[in-house]
Amino acid sequence: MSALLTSPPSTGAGECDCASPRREMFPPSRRDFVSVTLGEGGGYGQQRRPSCWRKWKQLSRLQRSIVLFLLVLLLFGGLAFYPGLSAHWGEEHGGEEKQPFVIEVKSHGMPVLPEPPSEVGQRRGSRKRGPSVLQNRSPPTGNSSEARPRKVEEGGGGKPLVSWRGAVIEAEQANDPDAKEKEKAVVSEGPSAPQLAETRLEAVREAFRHAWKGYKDFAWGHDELKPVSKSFSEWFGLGLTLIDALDTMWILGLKKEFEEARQWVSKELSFNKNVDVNLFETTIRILGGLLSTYHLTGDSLFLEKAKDVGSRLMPAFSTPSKIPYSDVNIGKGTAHPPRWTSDSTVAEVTSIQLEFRELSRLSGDPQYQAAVMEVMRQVHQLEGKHDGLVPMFINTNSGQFTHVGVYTLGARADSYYEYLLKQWIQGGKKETELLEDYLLAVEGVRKNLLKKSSPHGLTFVGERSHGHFSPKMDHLVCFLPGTLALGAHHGLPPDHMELAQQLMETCYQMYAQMETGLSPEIVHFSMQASSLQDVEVKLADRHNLLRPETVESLFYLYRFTKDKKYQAWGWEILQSFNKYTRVDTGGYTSINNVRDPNSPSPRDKMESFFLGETLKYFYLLFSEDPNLIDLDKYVFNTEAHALPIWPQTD
Ligand code: DMJ
Repeated sequence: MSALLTSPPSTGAGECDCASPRREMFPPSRRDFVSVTLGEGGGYGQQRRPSCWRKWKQLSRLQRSIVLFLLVLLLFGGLAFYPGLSAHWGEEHGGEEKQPFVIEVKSHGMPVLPEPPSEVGQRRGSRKRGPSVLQNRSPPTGNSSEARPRKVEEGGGGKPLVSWRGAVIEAEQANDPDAKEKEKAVVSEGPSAPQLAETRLEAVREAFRHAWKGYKDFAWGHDELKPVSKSFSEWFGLGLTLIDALDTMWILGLKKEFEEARQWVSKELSFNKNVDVNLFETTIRILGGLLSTYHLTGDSLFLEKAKDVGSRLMPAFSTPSKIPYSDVNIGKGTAHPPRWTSDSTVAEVTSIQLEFRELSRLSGDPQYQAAVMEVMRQVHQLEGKHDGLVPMFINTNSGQFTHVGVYTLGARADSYYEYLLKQWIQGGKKETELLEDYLLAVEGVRKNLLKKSSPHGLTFVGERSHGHFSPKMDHLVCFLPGTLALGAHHGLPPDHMELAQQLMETCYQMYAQMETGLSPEIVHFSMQASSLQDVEVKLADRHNLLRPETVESLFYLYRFTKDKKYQAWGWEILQSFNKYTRVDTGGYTSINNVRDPNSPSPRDKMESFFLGETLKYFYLLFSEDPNLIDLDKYVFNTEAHALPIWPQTD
């Protein structure tokens, strides 16, 4: 047997192979390759080759050109219509360059592939997870400029778009009307929807266990964990984190952890203590947490504890105006305002109603409901509101608003608006004054506080002080998209949902535009046509306290729209928390600087609402089960504790 193997030269186009087992590209005189003859068959080939060549030679110039043209056409047609080949080409020659597009897909709302918790933070630039001060390891090696926001350029004209996080996409991709479908197709090639959901749910459980480990090891039975110094801080001395986290553990299915905590509540928790507590904080975190856990578990231990603490808070309402004081001594039964003023905060006195109303319903004692509804009755008829917007302070002697003329949806006013809607829902949508005040306030927000930023037209809620508008927005305001969506779900105008979606995008951008992917406490939006960035952050506002509001709103928006981008945004945020706030030895810490990924500067405090709210809303956001806290049966208090919507008797 002999064979002729050719090692073809770089040219040879137009040579006819004519199915010959022998491949010769050139006439013998030009051969410069090794040949091996393949047995007898070689003779056959030798006979065919000259005949082919002769035929080709006999063709006219025009005929040859036509044949060549057709061959070239066939070759390119074949390449274009053979998807496997195109894909292979893309992988081999464009794989690296495609990466920025993938990043941009994430920041524009398409789901990202899940990372198991242990891998979180390892993917981007192979950096270690989070800054060294949280890790007790070698300092991060990543280049900080990597995450620095860059100038945003408008698409069109074939120019690349540069996203706020610095990712680059081609203009034609941004303008492609089918881009969404294509992205969905890419995503659908990833893990199945149930796998994706389970990966994310497990990541939240893992985050909770990690936070709980820190609390258990260094702060058990105390109010808050200080994860970096491995110690604790006391606020009221009532095991605040443990109580705030009870129903989260139940919802996440963490039975062992829940049982440990229940034992502590049963054996150690006592409200018979000579301590001053804040009425609002104790109501939303402790009373709310105990009532919610009672409803979820049916365990009467929690109801008895709720009754105990509720009754001990009642002295706060013994004021000349019946507008409650901010502080109560739950051991002595005395109450007082802060030392420097006789004012209370409007949000505080109007965001304790869900809990006290429920306590009356469960205990059969009307005094709780009567006390908090008296506050609502007075606030409803007070002068000093502006298009339904309330000032931030109310006097406990006169019962009048003070500091009239300053209006915000942020600190000191926020949950007034939230509780108008939620009380109306809790009571079966009958208390029309609550609804009227809520609807009026939403229109007041639109008229007085709603603006668009420059250059990208993000819708935001600013503040007004004596007629002057300030483009300042607290992260706290990010409860509003969720509340608006909840109202729309319960039959309020559909344009509330449209506004919710616009504000949701803004709240997400408050995270996405920061170098750590975490929102600061306060942002200022730019309104100058010439500005290059929509969001500015002042030095004093760069901290992140692990707050829940954006994740809370993402949960509502996902529950009602089923738009996966909300889950994807939440997933990004969870990864950023894991990267920059997780402390190796257990727990998560608030940080001082969301703009410095190399030195976010831990504050050494894990707020109880991180377990009570933030992680709970993450879990509910990633869950596909609408019955896991059915929003037609439950309403969340402002600390994410689920209270039942009252059954209707008529
Ligand atoms: C929580 O205690 C509650 O959500 C409250 O309504 C606002 N502040 C914190 C979370 O940010």
